[in-house]
Amino acid sequence: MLNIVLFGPPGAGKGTQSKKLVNEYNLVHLSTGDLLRSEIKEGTELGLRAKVLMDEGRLVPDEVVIGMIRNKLNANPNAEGFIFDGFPRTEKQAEALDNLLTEVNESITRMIALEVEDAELVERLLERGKDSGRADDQDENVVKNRLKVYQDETAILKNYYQSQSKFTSINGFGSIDEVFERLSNSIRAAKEV
Ligand code: B4P
Repeated sequence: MLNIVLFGPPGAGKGTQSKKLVNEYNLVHLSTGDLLRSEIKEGTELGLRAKVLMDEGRLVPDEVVIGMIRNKLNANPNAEGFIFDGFPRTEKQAEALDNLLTEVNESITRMIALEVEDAELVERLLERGKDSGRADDQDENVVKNRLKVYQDETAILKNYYQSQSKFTSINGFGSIDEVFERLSNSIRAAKEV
């Protein structure tokens, strides 16, 4: 199986590139952001609780997102692989993901990080906020808080995957196709290891 963690700060292009990778490699796309937004849309209790945190740019509790990923892994027993987009975001989530995959004799193939400067990230997210309807993309203070949360709580995961020799970082600046080409090269290399 090919199990890729697509990593990077908010707005780095994870969701955008995941959609392209899914087509190319026949993977199941698991985005915790998308799963949470669909809970919000359906007005579930989980969604209502998550919305308050997401609108402020804060992380949703680990147990909630781990539970969602567990359900999706169980629902796709015949998948050729997964692309994890926006998950894990904390060390606890990374450990839980390793445990869930170990239970089915699987593991993460590679974490690939998209590197983009903060000024470009803020610009991209505010641009998307003009028509995405996402409250967390519309307020510059919330966008900046999301970048801070990433630095404070998520960026450290590089070390987690580096210590397993599974970390690669690529330049996420450039056209969507240029970034995709870089990503595809990294995945090709990861498959050959
Ligand atoms: P996410 O949905 O994961 O959103 P995101 O980090 O903003 O990235 P996204 O994937 O959507 O954007 P992309 O970079 O593709 O998280 C939202 C919230 O959910 C979090 O703040 C948190 O509250 C909660 N949450 C989610 N997962 C969680 C977890 N595991 N634990 C706890 N809480 C969790 O694209 C951004 C924009 O850039 C797009 O408009 C795109 O068109 C544009 N773009 C992409 N590539 C570009 C390029 N190369 N050039 C120019 N523009 C580009």
